[in-house]
Amino acid sequence: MFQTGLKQMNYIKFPNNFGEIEDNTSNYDASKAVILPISYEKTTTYVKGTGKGPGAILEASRNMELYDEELDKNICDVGICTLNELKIDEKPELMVNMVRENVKKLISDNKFPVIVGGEHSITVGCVKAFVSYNDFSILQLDAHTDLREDYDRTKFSHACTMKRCMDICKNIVQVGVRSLDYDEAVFIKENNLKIFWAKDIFDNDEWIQSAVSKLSKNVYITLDLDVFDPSIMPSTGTPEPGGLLYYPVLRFLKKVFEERNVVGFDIVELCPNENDVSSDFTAAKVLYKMIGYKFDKK
Ligand SMILES: [Mn+2]
Repeated sequence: MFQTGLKQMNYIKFPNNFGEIEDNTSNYDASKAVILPISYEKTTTYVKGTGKGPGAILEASRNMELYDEELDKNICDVGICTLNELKIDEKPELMVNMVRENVKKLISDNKFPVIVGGEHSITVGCVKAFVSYNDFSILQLDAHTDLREDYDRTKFSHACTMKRCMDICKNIVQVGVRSLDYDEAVFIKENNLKIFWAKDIFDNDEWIQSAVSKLSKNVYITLDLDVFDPSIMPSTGTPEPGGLLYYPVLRFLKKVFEERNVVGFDIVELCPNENDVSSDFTAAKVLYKMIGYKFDKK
């Protein structure tokens, strides 16, 4: 048996929460968006430390301006609650079920779930929480395809994340990929996957509309921070050269939120380095802007 850890009302209070947002717009009941930090790290293979990712993102966020110049508002006015960290010390198979139960609780409470990792393997649990949605697709921004059938003797490694997601939902769109193995490349060709290679999209916006059009009505976004170029996001477990930059990713995400019903998202794989707070800050800012895009209804 394992604890399900359903302690959603135990949120982190001002001034230690995301954005250092006052309690009247960061308590659970008042919040449309709810951040669930999951510091899970069990299957990482290269640089260790993504378990410290959620803490670093929260800390950076408390130094961030709450006014957003692009949307011309305090995004936090929609209400952003930060739950206590979900601590899971279990094998990935059990972790995935615990994540699913926690995210399902948020959905049933009519909250917009924002999950902060931790390693990418948590995404499988998040996606499982949305299985009842019709016309559902997954948008993955990532340097890697994560399509291995198994890795390090487990099917739930971070390197298998999207393969496990595909067991649940076949409709995935992958953006920013530039690192995979031969078998994954064969799988992509054989299954005609919708993939937007970093090499084709890093210097133009022409792909954006095409990528959006491949998404169905309801979309879950998983954002592996290594999709960004290491020049602006060096603190990840596997920094790959040739990544995307800040504004193009924001332009793309804004369009996705405008044209589709984004039902939730996760941001994973920050691997904090004490000599580089800019990565933490960038991750916090992207998260904040995504909440802003979600609730920026004209
Ligand atoms: Mn990745």
